[in-house]
Amino acid sequence: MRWTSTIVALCGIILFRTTVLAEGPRSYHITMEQPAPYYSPVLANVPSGSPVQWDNKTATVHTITHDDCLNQKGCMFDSGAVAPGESFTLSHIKPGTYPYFCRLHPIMRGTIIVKGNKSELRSNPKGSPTS
Ligand SMILES: [Cu+2]
Repeated sequence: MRWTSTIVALCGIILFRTTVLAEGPRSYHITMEQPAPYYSPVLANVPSGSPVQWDNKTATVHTITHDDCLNQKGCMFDSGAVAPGESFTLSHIKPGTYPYFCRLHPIMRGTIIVKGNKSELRSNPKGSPTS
């Protein structure tokens, strides 16, 4: 009886550790899906250091284009055409607020907010004071 519960507990720990460690910095996923507003979530709070991945689950081509690409003031990202079933990943984004849209369907709009605090990335229960 004891052995069974020990083995179950060990398997749980191993599964948890491999899942966490294998992923590296976790990607933050945003999906493009019908119906509007197309980008889901529309407002995404991304932890610093996390890559952001947009998954196109619609039947049409879309882009993920930073607003500032229009005024040539500092275009931070422009995916180009992202075909149905494909993804676009953005890594190493500086902390800040980035509104974006789809060049093909300007009604599609979204915003990512990248937090500046790196410690938010780690789930570290040891860090909380206990004494
Ligand atoms: Cu579009």
